Amino acid sequence: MTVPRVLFRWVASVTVLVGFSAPVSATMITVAVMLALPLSATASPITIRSISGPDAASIQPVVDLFRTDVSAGGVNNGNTVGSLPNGRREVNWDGGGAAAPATLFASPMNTFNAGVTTRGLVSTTAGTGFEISGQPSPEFGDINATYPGIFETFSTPRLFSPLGSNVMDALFFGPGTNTPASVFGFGAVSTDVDLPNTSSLEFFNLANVSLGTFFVPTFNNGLSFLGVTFTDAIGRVRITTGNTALGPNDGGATDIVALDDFIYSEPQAVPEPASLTLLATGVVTILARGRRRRMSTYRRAVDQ
Ligand SMILES: [Ca+2]
Ligand SMILES: [Ca+2]
Ligand SMILES: [Ca+2]
Repeated sequence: MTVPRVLFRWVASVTVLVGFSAPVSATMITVAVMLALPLSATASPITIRSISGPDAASIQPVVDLFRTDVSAGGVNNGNTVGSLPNGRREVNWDGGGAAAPATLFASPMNTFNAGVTTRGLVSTTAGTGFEISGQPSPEFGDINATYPGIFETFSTPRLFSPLGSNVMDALFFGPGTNTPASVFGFGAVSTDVDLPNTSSLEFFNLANVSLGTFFVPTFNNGLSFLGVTFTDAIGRVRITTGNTALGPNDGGATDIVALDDFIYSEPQAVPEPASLTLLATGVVTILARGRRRRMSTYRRAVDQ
C-alpha cells in the first residue's frame, strides 16, 4: 500500500525544521520518526534522518546516526565481495582525489559493483549518463562555471550527478555479483537544494510498489542529508535532484542539485520469487546491458 504523499510532505516539513537545528538532538529526530509511524496501518515502521546546513560539520552528526541505523551492529564493509550478515556500504565518489579528472559513465553505471569497487550499487538514468566531478574544474565547473560557487562537498573533493536528467535510480546487488539484492535503508547527501518538496528519495519494495516519497531539506549553497530505513526490503530508490538537469544557472524557478555520499545497508540477496519480480522490472536486463557497455576506462578507481 502506498502511503499518501501529502502526509509525507507534512512529515518532511517537520524534518526540515529539525534540519536547521544543528546539532540536532536525538529527541527531535525521534519526534519526526513518531510522526511518520501512524501514516498507515500497513506501512512499515520507518526511521527518517533529515538535516541540512552550510557545511559538512553541520550535518555530520545526523549522517553518523544514519550510519548506525543501517549498520545493524556492523561496520562499513568497503569493497568486500558478497553479502555480509550486517554492516553497510558507502560511496563517496572521491577516488583519485583532487587531481582526478571529471569522469563520464554510461547508464547503467555498474562501477560500484565491479572492479575494485564492489559495493552492490548499480545506477541508472533515462538521461545521457553520469558524471563524477573533477579536474579541470571541480564541482561540475566543466558543465557550468557558476556551479563551484553553489555546490559544497560533504566528502571532499568529488560530487556525483546524472546527466541529461535530474532523476536516477539506485539498484542493489550482492556486492561483486549478479544476484539482485535489497537493502532496508538508504540515504544520500545533496548539495544546493533550494526548493522545498522537490528533491526527493522514493523507495520501492521488491514488488516495485512505492513505499513513499520523502523530500530532501533545503539549504542554499549548503548540504542536505536524507536517509530512511524500513522493515520492508527495498529493491530500488529513485533519486530526484532539484527540478532541472545540470546545465543552466541555478536560481529562481530553476533548482540545480548535485549528489555526494550514498550510504546504505548491506545488500542482501533477494529470495527467488522477488528476484523474478525484479527481473520483470528490468533490473537483470539492465545488469546485462551494463556488462556489455563496460569499458576498461570505467574500471579505474573512482572512489576510496
Ligand atoms: Ca565526495
Ligand atoms: Ca542555490
Ligand atoms: Ca539549487
